[in-house]
Amino acid sequence: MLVKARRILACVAMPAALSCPCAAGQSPQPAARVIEILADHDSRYKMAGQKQPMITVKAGEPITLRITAKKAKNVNRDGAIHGFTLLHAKDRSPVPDWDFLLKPGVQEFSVTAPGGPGEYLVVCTVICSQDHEGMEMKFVVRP
Ligand SMILES: [Cu+2]
Repeated sequence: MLVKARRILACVAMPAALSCPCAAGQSPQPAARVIEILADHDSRYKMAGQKQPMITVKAGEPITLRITAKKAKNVNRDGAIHGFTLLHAKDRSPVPDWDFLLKPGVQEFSVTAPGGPGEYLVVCTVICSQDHEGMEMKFVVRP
C-alpha cells in the first residue's frame, strides 16, 4: 500500500491567486470558466453530475474554482477544514500557485491551468478525517 505522508498545513499565508481580478491596478482578464466543486463532509471531492469527480481544462486556460467546503471531523489550527492542492500525477510533485486551504463555506480562486498537458491530481492537504488519504480527484489538462 502506498501511503505517503502529506503536509499538514498550518498558518500558511493565503496564496496570491486568491485576489480578485477586478482589484485595482490589474488589467482586465479574459472571462474565466467557473468550475464548481464540493469538498464534502465525508472527505470527498464532488462535482454535480459526475459519479467520479474529474476536472478537465485546456492548457493555460483561465478558470475560477468555486469551492464549497463542508467540515469533516477535524479543523486545522488556522480554521481550514480541507485543502485543494494540485500535483503532477506522475511523481506527485506540487504545481506552483495551486495550493489552497479551504474554510467552511464558499470560496473562489482565480487560477490559470498548467501549461503542460497531462494528468494531474487534486489532493486534500488538511488531515480532515480518517478518510482523508482518499480525498483526491483526477485533473486532466488537454493540449
Ligand atoms: Cu482532507
